[in-house]
Amino acid sequence: MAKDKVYFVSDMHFGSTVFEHPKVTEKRFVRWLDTIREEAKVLYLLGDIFDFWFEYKKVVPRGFTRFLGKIAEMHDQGTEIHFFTGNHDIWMFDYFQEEVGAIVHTKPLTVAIDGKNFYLAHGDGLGDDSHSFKLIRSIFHNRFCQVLFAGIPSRWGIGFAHSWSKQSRQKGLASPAPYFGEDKEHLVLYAKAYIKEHPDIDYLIFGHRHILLDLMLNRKSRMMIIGDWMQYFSYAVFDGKELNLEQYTAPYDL
Ligand SMILES: [Mn+2]
Repeated sequence: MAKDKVYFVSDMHFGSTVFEHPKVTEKRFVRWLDTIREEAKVLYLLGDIFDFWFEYKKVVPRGFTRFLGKIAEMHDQGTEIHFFTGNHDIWMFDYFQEEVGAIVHTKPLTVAIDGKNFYLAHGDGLGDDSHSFKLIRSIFHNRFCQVLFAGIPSRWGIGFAHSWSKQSRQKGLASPAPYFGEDKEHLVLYAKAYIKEHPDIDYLIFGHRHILLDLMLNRKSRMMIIGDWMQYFSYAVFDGKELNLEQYTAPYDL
């Protein structure tokens, strides 16, 4: 089989305490990776892959063994793997580059694929101007704060992180707000403004919102919000001609 498809997926939130059976969630995702592996030229993981991730110099969070093994295998068999940091897994440094051979992005990416121009981003902070959000974001992205955090023993640091993550989720992640509509949804407003400045973009693809959206913005530009792996098990796939938003139905024997 030719490796000629490009996949986009986000918001698995591996390790989240929301999951009753975390290993099943991870196995379902790995099963999906097995179905795309031979055809996947590139895999873009668009953020919130982990519910929480922090790398110490010599230590990374335990767990995620099957997922990490599978993407390392895909990389070794010729699939290009991209990790975007989300708002839950901001703290990726060099582990994924070193161990998986992945390319890590901490900012939105514009990339040409088979003659089409893609704008890819997790989506947090885009079009959302609220001050509290910006403040938290700037603290988490601050290198000095990251160094401070790294100095906290991991049993406290990781514990803090999980309670932060749980608390932020209780504000909406378990049941994300429904689509606000074209005139109110932050990412739609952002995308509309963005294509005014960059009219050559064909596709804008985002995660973050945990909703499914496939929207034509004008005759050329189209945006997608690609759902999640908490309730939709969804992804986008580009075969060089068409971009489609799809959902994976896992076999019953998981
Ligand atoms: Mn998310």
